[in-house]
Amino acid sequence: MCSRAVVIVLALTRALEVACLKNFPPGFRFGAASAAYQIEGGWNVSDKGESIWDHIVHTRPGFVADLSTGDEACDSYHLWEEDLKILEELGVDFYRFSISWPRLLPNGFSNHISEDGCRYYSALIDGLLARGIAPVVTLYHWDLPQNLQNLGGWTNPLVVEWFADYARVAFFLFADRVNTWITINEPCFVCDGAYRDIIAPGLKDHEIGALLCTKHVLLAHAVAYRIYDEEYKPIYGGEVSITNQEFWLEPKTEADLELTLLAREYAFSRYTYPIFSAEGGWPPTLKAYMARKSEQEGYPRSRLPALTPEEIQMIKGSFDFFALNHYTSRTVRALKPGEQPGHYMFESVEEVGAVLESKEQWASDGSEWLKVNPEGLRHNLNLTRQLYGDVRILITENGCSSADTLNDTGRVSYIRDYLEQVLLSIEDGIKVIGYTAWSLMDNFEWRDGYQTRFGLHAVDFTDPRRTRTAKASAKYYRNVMRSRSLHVDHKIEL
Ligand code: GBH
Repeated sequence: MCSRAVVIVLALTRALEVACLKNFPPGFRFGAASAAYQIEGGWNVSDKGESIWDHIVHTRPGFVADLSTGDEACDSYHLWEEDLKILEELGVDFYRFSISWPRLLPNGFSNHISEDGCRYYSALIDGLLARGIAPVVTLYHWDLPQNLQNLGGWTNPLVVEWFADYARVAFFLFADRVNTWITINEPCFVCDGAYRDIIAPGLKDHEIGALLCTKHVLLAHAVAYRIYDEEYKPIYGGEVSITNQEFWLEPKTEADLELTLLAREYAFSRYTYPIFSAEGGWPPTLKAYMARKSEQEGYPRSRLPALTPEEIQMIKGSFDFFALNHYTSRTVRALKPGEQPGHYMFESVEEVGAVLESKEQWASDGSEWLKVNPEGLRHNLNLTRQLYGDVRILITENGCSSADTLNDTGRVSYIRDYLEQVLLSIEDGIKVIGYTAWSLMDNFEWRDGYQTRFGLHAVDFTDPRRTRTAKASAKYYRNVMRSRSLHVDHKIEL
């Protein structure tokens, strides 16, 4: 009798725990994200300069699967007020969008600031603030001015200055109204993606180019961070970080543990350790591995470029919070002798001799690469704390693509299941401060064009007005934000 009562009490406590667990803590922020090239269109309006994406879609036919371009995209350049409308209806706390560098600085340099570019972003920011939505601004989401690319782009050490000049202009114009800044979106794509011919400028040089790029991206970020920290933070008190994209990587078998640690260092910590670790500099195991490998290959020095003590200091600690984009998971095993490594970043980490695979039980919906494994997010968040301590973490992107329909139940469960892992991570004691759904609306999904749709809202790309329509996931996400909890009915009448 007595023991039954205990069991009941325990069960009730457990139920209460679960109920509590479903509420987001006070102060937790929800948002939605987009990126300039993926939504704006207006690629050559006014004095806007050409970006590396403008260039590649016009000069390399077939680079984009459906032969489309971002020339018009969602036409947010003209229809930004429509974006404000859907953001307001959605009920987000913040909107993460990016500034197109060549729209603000047509030739990439700060000697000429586009009045039109300035007016465009200023109006967007004011419109957000008028609706009580905080702007979260990314300075670089993959659209480098083409003339800077002609000078070597991210492999030219001078890009550090060019980016710093650009950041300075953006801070000068908008820091009075923008309190959260992301310098660079996913440096792993900016460097490895770009030099593995996955995104613009579509070059093949992952052994040298990508590694030079890594160093310069880190320095560019750090210099921009220091400018804000010294000149703007004392006045406005805002925050700056860099957004890193991380797959959760786990060993395929116990024997693959060491390789997994090295693969993580190569793929992800190469961009985070120099900034977020207490020691700074390159991740130690990777640094030793690259030095050894480069020597074996006959190079006089490591292909992973050296960082001077001053550079290490400059980069170390250049953050106010940790920004994470997370979508999916992979298992890691060793490349077999004679086995051809896959071309895509999510198939292999060939530099360290690793193959990335997924588990059968991880389903995918609209994108082959995006295997659904919600627990991966919790593991990833815990790993971040393990590596970098008790840092506050803002999830700056999470979401999935799904079939072209308004009843996107796959996306509803994806968001629900990943948000549940956010709550569990908060229970673990991780300081997750916010969540951003990728994406506000269907848009130009890079190599996939318009065939792959990540939006909470559908966009009719055949209609010149690019009508935006809420999908079931938008309605679901709105309910989550209203109730600040996951206690919501998932079956929504359309
Ligand atoms: C994010 O990157 C990006 O920040 C965002 O812009 C993008 O829309 C979102 O993912 C969804 O993909 O088709 O050959 O270009 C996450 C990493 C980058 C992985 C693009 C898939 C596709 C390879 N994604 N990549 S390709």
